[in-house]
Amino acid sequence: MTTPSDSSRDIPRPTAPRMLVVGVGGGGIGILNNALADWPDPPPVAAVNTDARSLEESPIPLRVALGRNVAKGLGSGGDAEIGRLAANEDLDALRALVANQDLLIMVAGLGGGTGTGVAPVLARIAREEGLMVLAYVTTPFTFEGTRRQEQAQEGLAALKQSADAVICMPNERLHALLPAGTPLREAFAFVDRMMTAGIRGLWTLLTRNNSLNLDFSDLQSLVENSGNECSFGYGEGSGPDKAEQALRSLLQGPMLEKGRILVNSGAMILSVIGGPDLSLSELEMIHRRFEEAARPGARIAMGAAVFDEWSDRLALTALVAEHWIPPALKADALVFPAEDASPKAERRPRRGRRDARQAELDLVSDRGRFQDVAPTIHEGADLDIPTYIRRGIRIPS
Ligand SMILES: Nc1nc2c(ncn2[C@@H]2O[C@H](COP(=O)(O)OP(=O)(O)OP(=O)(O)O)[C@@H](O)[C@H]2O)c(=O)[nH]1
Ligand SMILES: [Mg+2]
Repeated sequence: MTTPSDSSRDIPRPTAPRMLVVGVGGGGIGILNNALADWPDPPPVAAVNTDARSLEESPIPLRVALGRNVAKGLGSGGDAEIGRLAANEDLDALRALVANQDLLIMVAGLGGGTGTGVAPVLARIAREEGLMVLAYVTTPFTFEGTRRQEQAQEGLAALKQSADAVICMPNERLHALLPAGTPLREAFAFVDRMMTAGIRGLWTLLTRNNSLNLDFSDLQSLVENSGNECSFGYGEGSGPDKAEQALRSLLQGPMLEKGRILVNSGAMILSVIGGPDLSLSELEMIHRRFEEAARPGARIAMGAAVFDEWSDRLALTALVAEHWIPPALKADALVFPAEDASPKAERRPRRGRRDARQAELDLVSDRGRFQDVAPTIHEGADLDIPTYIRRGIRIPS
């Protein structure tokens, strides 16, 4: 996927969240290494590893080497406990890395020792520093063996406890999209492209001054009620029926399990990237098709970015909270303590930013099919109203 870079539109938004993308371990760094080669205008990126050579070889300039005593610069030897100890040896370095940010997007290939052991520790530290933490992770291909699979599942469980949301893409799910006999390197490169597309779709809408932005509060609302777990899907199209193509590959493809993940989902964020020819009717069609595919009344926050060089192309990314719980029900649920009562890292509240975001919101009276229901207000915004209506967005026709 080529990257949009229209300088006239690439003005950072004054209220955009401060965001850092961190690759953790060989898998996470590998995903970002490949992404950066194809991303002329990337967000701030850092690499964290116990393996000194992997850090040296990475084009990512900001690097943190962990566990000089426990790992001696040689990696964890596939042992997540060594990864965890290495992270604990350098907590200050991790804390300094994430300080003064709002959003951490962590990327890791689970199954090895570093990604699996370090990611939950980094997530906890970042939350303590007040960041929202999204962990984009892969789980190993089946051929990588049972031990890696089991270790990855343990890492996934630990991450759900420490991150705000884990967005897991099992490598095996993407395998279905590849022709038989695809070389390993190409299979990883494909996973890399899909992971990056998911991150890029979100990042573009949160940070760039495009036609139809997302509020950080849209993301907060999705994530805070997601049950700590989201899925993502990606589809692309070109030519006159580009929206239909992108929809088809996303709704019928394996990333969202042929739409199964959407059926029960209560909330999602859709990101559309297109060219100057991106039309309101295409956006409406995308919105409607997701409405039809999801649970009745599902919250759909949609954003769109327009880039001049994207004429005749459209890319669609969906971040889906399959186990989304409406905030009202969540409050009731507090009466009955959850079975798993292990404490989650507390996020230190930040001051200042919320007021700035509220000032952006437009008041809208048309609440569509939510007209007769009590509004769900989050940070002053009625989340039952689609973002693009709520914010009075102008869409190129
Ligand atoms: N998409 C993608 N996945 C990768 C890549 N390299 C590794 N992976 C996946 O990520 C998992 C963990 O990566 P590793 O590099 O083995 O592990 P690590 O996190 O560095 O941990 P140790 O090397 O054991 O310390 C692997 O089992 C693969 O499934 C890559 O370049 N791209
Ligand atoms: Mg490694």
